[in-house]
Amino acid sequence: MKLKEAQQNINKKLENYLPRVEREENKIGIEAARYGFLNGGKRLRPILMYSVYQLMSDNICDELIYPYMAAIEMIHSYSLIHDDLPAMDNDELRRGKPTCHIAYGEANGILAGDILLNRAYELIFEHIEKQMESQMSYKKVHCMIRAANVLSHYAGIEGMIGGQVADIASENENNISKDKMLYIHEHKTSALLKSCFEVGCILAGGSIEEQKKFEQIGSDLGLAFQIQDDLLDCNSNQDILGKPIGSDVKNGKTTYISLYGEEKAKEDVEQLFQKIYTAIQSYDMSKESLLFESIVYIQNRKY
Ligand code: GRG
Repeated sequence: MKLKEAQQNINKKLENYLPRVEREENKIGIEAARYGFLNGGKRLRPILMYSVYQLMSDNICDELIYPYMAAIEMIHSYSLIHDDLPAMDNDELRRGKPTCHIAYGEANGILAGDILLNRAYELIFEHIEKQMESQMSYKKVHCMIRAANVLSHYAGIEGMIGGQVADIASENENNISKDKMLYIHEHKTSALLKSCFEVGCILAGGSIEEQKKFEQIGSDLGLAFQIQDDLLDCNSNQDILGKPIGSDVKNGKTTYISLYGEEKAKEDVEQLFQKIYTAIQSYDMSKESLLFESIVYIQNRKY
């Protein structure tokens, strides 16, 4: 219940951070960016970020964290728009609707991703500038800058883009090694999830040790999330998934399942979730937090 409310609330708030059409000249780019962002994502990353912040903070201030939540979702949306492009996965369906480049053309698809990525950082800088003008304490400003730094790091070449580069580079290799596959998952999928946990913790004033603990939770969740994705790609259907199934086999990709088999993949997902629950319980004995509910939701996700 908490999760449904948070999802609805976040959806309404996030829209306000998107650029709006004000002029004819750049209208098509803004429309494409809004389409790519507003076409029905689960909003898991901002929810996770907020739920860690809520769990760790003793003085919750929604206004402090919302721009970061919008930024992470914009970065995630841009990555999906670009991932669907003909030069990458060449997909025509996302979240049950035509992908951004199918709806707006390839050039506008590229630009829509660029718009969202830039807007993400622009709104964080605007936010920090405003907070500094309001005489926020040095310590708080430091946390805000550190959070921005962590976010940009995990989105970049040492994070998600690095994973995508490795994935594209190994596209025509028949059997990639276990280490390479784990590198790709750890960067392409886990990096942004890790950033949600760390940013939530940093903005709440969590210690370095706590940040490290949340980094590990994010990393475990990222791997579990990716293995789930591989399983869904094999066993789900297009109506539920909102995109074609069997794309890993079609693209000749080495996956957790092709390396270890489906049974072990399922067992490993279960073990990773148990590890995550154990780690969260040191903060949330009663299992009543939004974070706990979000993890249960992710564990049971069907798309
Ligand atoms: C183009 C730089 C660049 C990176 C692309 C994220 C990514 C890297 C590729 C997507 C490939 C993929 C399907 C990875 C599996 C994990 C994943 C990110 C799934 C989609 O996330 P959800 O389920 O999506 O949170 P929604 O639609 O709910 O937002």
